[in-house]
Amino acid sequence: MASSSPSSSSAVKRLSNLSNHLCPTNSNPFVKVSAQVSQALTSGLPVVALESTIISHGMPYPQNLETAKEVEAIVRDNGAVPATIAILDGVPCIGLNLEQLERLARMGKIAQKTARRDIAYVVATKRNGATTVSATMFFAAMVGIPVFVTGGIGGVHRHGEHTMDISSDLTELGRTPVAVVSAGVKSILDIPRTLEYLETQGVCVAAYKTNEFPAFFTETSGCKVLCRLDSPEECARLIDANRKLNLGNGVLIAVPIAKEYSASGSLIESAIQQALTEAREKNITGNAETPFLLARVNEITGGASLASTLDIALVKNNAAIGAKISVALAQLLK
Ligand code: PSU
Ligand code: MN
Repeated sequence: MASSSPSSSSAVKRLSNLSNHLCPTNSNPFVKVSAQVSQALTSGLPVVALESTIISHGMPYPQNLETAKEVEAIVRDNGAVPATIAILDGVPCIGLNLEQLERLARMGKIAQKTARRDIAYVVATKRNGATTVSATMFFAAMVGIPVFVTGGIGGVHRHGEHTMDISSDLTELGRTPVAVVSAGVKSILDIPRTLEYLETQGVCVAAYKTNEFPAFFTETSGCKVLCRLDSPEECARLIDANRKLNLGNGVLIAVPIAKEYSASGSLIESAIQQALTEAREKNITGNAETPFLLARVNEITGGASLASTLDIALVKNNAAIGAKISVALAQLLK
């Protein structure tokens, strides 16, 4: 017999169905969450988001595919589920399978570099988009992934005070509650102004086991960081506090280059200076500037490309730490 006042147990059941329905992974029919990622999220298991511009624009095939697979493996080895994010045929995909990863890696720069501003266009025109930090954060937050690992993030460009070329990665950090683990910001950018801008955006910038903000290839940038975190658990507590307070902004966790690499990292500075001069001479601007500078630094540092070797070493190191943070956070939220 139908009852107008359901028993409390069926109400609880309805409530749990409802909360299932509201589960962030199901909340947007326009995105496709892989079965593995979706299961992990609904069971409260640690998940780590990964960007895809680093695959399409960061290095050539097949090195990009190898690196992407290795980074995913490192995340798994450290106890979390990787979710590489990209837009394929206009569908935002959260968690790529091997076939999709290979497709994107082969596409390379044919895939559109997709920041937040580009998402609607790439989706509407059913294009393939490789997501930058800003777009990856947007999708990670949409499905409820709290931790995201990358190599370096975008920032305020040199002369940004005149050109207003400021990466949307920074404004995304100001508006989206995802923790981004990176090796800091490359000195192709204006690091002090990048940190000023992050402060304006209300972003908590933390340095991992150091008091200095790292400059990707080098441990130091000359800029001090007020927030120092010394373990994955400390990082997790900070992320948890940021979430519980509903601050709404992201957190940047900057992990310095390992000592064994940092001497070679210093050698890259002159290549950066040369790349910057060339970009100015060739009048390279807009969203082409970052890929141009990164590619030139790789070329100038030689056949074996010191810069690209370090790029890969750093993203792998970040992946291990990011996965540990994600595991510690899942533990806290249990
Ligand atoms: N910096 C790096 N490696 C990268 C990028 C930046 O050291 O791969 C990529 C990231 O995808 C980042 C994007 O989100 O470039 C920023 O581009 P722009 O400066 O156009 O916002
Ligand atoms: Mn820009």
